Amino acid sequence: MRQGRKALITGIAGQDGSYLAEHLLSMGYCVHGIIRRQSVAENQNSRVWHLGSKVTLHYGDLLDPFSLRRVMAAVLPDEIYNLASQSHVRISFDVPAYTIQTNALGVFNILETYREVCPSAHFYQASSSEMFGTSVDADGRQRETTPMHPTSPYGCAKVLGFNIVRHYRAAYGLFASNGILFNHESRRRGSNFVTQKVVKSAVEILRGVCDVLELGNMDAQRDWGHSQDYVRAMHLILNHTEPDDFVVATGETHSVREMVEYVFGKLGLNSDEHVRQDPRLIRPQELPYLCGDSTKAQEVLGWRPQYTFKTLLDDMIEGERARQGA
Ligand code: F7E
Repeated sequence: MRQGRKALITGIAGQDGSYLAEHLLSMGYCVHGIIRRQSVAENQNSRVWHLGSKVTLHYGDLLDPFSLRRVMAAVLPDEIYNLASQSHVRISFDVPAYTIQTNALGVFNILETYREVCPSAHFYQASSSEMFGTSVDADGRQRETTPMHPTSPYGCAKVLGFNIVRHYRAAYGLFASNGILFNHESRRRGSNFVTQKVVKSAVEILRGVCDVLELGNMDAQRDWGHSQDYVRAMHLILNHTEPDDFVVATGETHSVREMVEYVFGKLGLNSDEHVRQDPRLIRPQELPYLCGDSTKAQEVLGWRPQYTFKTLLDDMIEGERARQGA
């Protein structure tokens, strides 16, 4: 138990932030989170609404250093989890400047604030497998030592954020670590990411309220894990004896097409009758293949994923059927 330890989570309203908040609360942490103002107030905290007064929410923004300083000074956290970002890779081609500001300059803003206000805290940065881009080791895996050749504004910004964290660790002796997380999903995943888009549409087709699902690159291969497994890794990374960088992945890869066939098959549907490719959904540069090697996290931290590709999708299908009453 970590009774009384204080954690501050940026991006607490997101998929990972909400599961991490639950995980930390279960260990006795006092949990604070930063949320961004949105015009639809319900969207600001819908994923943490059920936690009520167990979490303390603060308005703030990675691009507003004044807000970061105010929250950090008020909370004086023992652990900081920087999960906030513009997290959609395809949208990063539409809003590259905003993505680079949030995902790179934003990391710098929070690191500087942390260094000045509470430098003895431990700091976690949500780095991403998107940083590897087209780079794959000879054995078909990406790991901590794999060179980074990103293929999107999102990936480029995340590489800068990753490197700033390493630089601050070396230059100022901060306990600042990166988790290099491969794709991770759940029933709380936003519906414009491919797994949730497929699950949501397939259930709608089952209910007869829609007939066609349009997708982009169905040959892309991804290493998909479950967000609840991955937030456990975040906490282990931050409570390791020394700051370091860790890949978090399942080590299994599947194409978007395989994922579609599994989801439709599970619902007794034939994907060939409903799924079309829409060339407008193809990205200016595609990232064709990701498959992580998390040996280091498994050996050093004792982390193991509990969900498989199939049990992850089963969980998402069950959640969506309940949501749609199907
Ligand atoms: O796409 C293909 C798409 O948007 C997965 C983020 O969490 O993981 C995520 O980034 C694949 C890509 O995730 C559609 O081209 C086909 O190859 O679910 P996604 P992502 O881009 O891999 C990384 C690790 C992060 O860090 C990110 O924050 O699926 N795909 N058709 C499609 N993708 C979407 N979204 N929509 C389609 O219609």
